[in-house]
Amino acid sequence: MKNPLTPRYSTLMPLLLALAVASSAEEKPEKVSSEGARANFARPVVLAADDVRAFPEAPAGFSSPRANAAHGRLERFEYASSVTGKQRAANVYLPPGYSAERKYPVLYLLHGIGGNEYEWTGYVHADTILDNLIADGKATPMIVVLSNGRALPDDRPPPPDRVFTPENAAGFAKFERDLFDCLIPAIDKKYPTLSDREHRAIAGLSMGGGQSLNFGLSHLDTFAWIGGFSSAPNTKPPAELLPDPAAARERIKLLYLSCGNKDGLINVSQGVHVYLKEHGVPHVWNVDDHSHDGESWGNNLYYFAQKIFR
Ligand code: FER
Repeated sequence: MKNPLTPRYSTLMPLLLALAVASSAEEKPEKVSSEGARANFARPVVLAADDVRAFPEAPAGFSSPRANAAHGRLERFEYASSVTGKQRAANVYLPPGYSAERKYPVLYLLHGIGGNEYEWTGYVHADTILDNLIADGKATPMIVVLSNGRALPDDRPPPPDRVFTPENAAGFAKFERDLFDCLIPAIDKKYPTLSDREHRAIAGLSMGGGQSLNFGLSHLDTFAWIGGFSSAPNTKPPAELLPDPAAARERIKLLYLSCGNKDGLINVSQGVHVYLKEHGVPHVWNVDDHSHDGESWGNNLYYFAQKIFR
């Protein structure tokens, strides 16, 4: 006979999940610390039945340069920031065959807490992923803005012992005004962009995932395509992110959430996914087999980039 005092795993599951999700309150910049981050990364992963892959692993070579494919180019872009009082810089990807006579949609791609405007093109190879997708006709030729999301007078990545600090985290919150008031207008002025919401996307990894959800979902007049990959605890609580699910249902063209099933930060994305599901807001939920790493981010960019501007 079964011991009636030992609940079966399946009875415990919803409770464990509720606890995990309830503990995913937004971490305000002033609370950020190395100890807190270590604890967040070390959280046990509790998976629900629908925390599964939406897509297979990207095909071999998806992020490797091809000798026979046309390549886009990266250029340096500078703009004046009223937030930092300084000139700031972004890297801009111009797709293969770029012509100033045409008009392009724009993807803003945001980096993580220790990164900068080189993170996505560095070990994740975002430019090569796009080159290959565009060569195969799987993605619309687009401009990609690789911004620096740390809106501080000194926006260089801090040394390792200063990454998880209130000062560094505050820079990521301050980027909201820099993005909307300075960077987007400057990009639309310099490049041949399609500048309506349906031709502008925002996505990011980790801290940049949190920024993308926080800034994108509160500015549906600016972005119709939004992606958060392995979003960090800077993500606002779901009910604050999406106080008006009906408007979200109507206006969002794509809301894409992903996280690795070996990533201790997954409770952040699970909380958003559960809320979206409860409120009937369509979204992609891709839980892959990765950790908090470039494999997951490259894979999810590969799928996200195919779905936007379509
Ligand atoms: C935290 C753990 C991780 C946190 C941020 C991160 C805001 C971000 C990680 C990344 O960008 O890779 O507690 O607090």
